Amino acid sequence: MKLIGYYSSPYVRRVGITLKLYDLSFEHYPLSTSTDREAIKRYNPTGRLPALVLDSGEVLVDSSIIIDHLDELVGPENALTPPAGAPRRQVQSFVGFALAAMDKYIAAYYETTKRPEAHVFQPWLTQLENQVDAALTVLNHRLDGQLLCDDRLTQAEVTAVAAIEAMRFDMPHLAPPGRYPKLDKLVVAVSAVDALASTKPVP
Ligand SMILES: N[C@@H](CCC(=O)N[C@@H](CS)C(=O)NCC(=O)O)C(=O)O
Repeated sequence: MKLIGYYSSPYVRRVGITLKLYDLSFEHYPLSTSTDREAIKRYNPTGRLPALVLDSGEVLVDSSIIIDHLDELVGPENALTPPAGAPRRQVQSFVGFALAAMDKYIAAYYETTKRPEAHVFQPWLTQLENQVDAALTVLNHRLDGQLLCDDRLTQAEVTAVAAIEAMRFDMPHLAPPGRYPKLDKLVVAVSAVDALASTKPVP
């Protein structure tokens, strides 16, 4: 398989972390939406990341669709999202808020980096930043300083850490240390896991 996209994208990173935690072999093509748009379009005509090229040549896009496929490959016993019931709902609900934080911070990032400064619409930017705060507040509230499922890493932690570390890379004022203390603890708790340490965003 080929994973298209650089790990500065939290969506690419959550797929990269998942591939590594599942011990699935893949080639990584760290293309950037800023500098490699034409090359990305060879895999995904919309120019969006991530894309996963399967050994069959089929291409999957959107991190959640890709992760759903990877979960199927490794089977329900090994998947990072529990197969059913309350544990599945708990993880999916957490992932939903982590993706909301990701989507809103990326929108805020584009508002400030894609527009000329004079055209940034401050009320919209403020709303996006408030939505990031609302999502991170929910995540922080739900964490108890430990992993969600009996100390076993799940897609909840993977997606939350991908979101918060990307934010700290691109827009650090959105998640300063201390504002979401349980998320801080989570980041520290998983920092030595190779799949996370080896996929950290780099300038
Ligand atoms: N819902 C998508 C979001 C993907 C996304 O927004 N990717 C960004 C990179 S962080 C991107 O490709 N942006 C460029 C664009 O949309 O043209 C997913 O989960 O994969």
